[in-house]
Amino acid sequence: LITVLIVYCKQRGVDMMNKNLVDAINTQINYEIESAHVYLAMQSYISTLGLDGFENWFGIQFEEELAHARKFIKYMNDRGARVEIRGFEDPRNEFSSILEVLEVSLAHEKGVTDRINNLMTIAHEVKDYAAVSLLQWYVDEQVEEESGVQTLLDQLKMVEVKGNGLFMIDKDLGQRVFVDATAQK
Ligand code: OFO
Repeated sequence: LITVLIVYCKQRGVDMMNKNLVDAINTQINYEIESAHVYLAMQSYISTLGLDGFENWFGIQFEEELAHARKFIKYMNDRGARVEIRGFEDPRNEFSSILEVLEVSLAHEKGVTDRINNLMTIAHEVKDYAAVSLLQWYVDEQVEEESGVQTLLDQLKMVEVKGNGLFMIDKDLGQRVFVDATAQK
């Protein structure tokens, strides 16, 4: 009986969430996991450059992306919506420099911002205000994601990607520790 009840409640949850929105969030869950792979591939490339601080920083980006995916998954579970895990293409593994890695990262984050904004549009269209509230967290997070990468890019250009300046930036990035921002409301 309990199993039947759980199945019933889960089915009701699916009904409660608009199907297009469920599909779109499932797609985004996949992109978040894909983003984790993108950053892991970048971290692996950076490990060949001897820039330990950047390597650390990109490893934390990897952790953050997984946390972003988990936050969506938890939300879907809480709403009784069915999560579907999908596949994706290989991430890019080769770059010409740390500068290029940062440029690709920034373009990547801008693309993610567009996707989050599209999700927000769907949530408004179907009047799912719980989803709007969740998505606002991602909207704010994307501002930080883009700004963090942009700042690094600016700093790298400022020191012309070399010498003591590069050494100091790398040293600073070595201090970064993973803080699970998704744990905060
Ligand atoms: Fe999940 O924010 Fe980066 O990609």
